[in-house]
Amino acid sequence: MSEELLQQLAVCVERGKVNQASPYPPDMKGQDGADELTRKALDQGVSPNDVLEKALIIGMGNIGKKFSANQVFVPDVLMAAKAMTAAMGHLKPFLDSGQVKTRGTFVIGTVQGDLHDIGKNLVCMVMEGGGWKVVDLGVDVSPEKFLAAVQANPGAAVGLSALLTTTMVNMEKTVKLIKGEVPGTKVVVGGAPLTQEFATKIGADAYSPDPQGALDYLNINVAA
Ligand code: B1M
Repeated sequence: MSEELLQQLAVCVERGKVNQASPYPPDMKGQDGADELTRKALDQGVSPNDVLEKALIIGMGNIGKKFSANQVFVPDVLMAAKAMTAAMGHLKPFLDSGQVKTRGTFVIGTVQGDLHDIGKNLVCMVMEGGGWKVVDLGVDVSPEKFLAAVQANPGAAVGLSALLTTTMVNMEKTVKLIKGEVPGTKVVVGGAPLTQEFATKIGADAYSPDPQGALDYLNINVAA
């Protein structure tokens, strides 16, 4: 019974079905959404960890893979993230009390001089959906601010986003400062103007053209 409930919940996240009142997606109109199903699962005694691992992460993972394959688009990911957020509201007390184990901490921001945050926010959503605690530093983040966040979150991995050819150069300063002060920190970079060649040149550990690639890399190379 609870397995069926978790499967339904995963579908709600993947399809972006937030709650019963939500008219989206039209073919699920009137049905329970991520909000109601998460509450139901917890009330039935399903552990918060199972809700996260066996439903929410599965649903976000599915949409992330489809997005990487160009089978769905930005609005689909945003709706999935909205459903995920509704579900996470019920899990928050358990997360805050440490009852739900996260895969690690991910510090992310758009680099200095750059105000673009739509792609970076998608990465945040997919990482959170993948079971990571996300520390979002926002936009126009200096190398020193990234470093302070890494020092405040021991063991954290870092994500840098840039959308401008003029600001991607600031990634190199950030990677060098972090690697110099906290050796061993894994740094993933992404953003439209980037290439694997550039990422390798500046000493980043990985480049990903999309959020799912960043999650996959960190799950394999850093996750607890
Ligand atoms: Co700007 N802008 N913009 N802009 N803007 C671009 C990027 C541009 C390509 C437009 C153009 O000229 N054709 C161009 C850059 C040229 C270049 O350098 N090569 C440009 C410019 C020039 C500028 C200004 C300089 C314009 C001006 O003022 N003269 C200015 C700069 C401001 C600044 O940052 N200092 C500027 C301003 C703005 C707005 C504020 C108006 C707005 C940003 C709003 C916001 O983000 N809140 C804006 C927008 C919206 C765009 C476009 C239209 C869309 C960007 C976007 O959100 N894409 C863009 C043109 C375009 O791309 N069509 C453009 C959707 C988003 C989902 O994709 O961010 O690539 P993206 O993220 C992807 C991947 O790259 C990846 O995952 C995401 C999902 O797949 N990804 C990661 C991103 N980060 C990642 C990190 C990872 C992994 C994957 O790991 C850590």
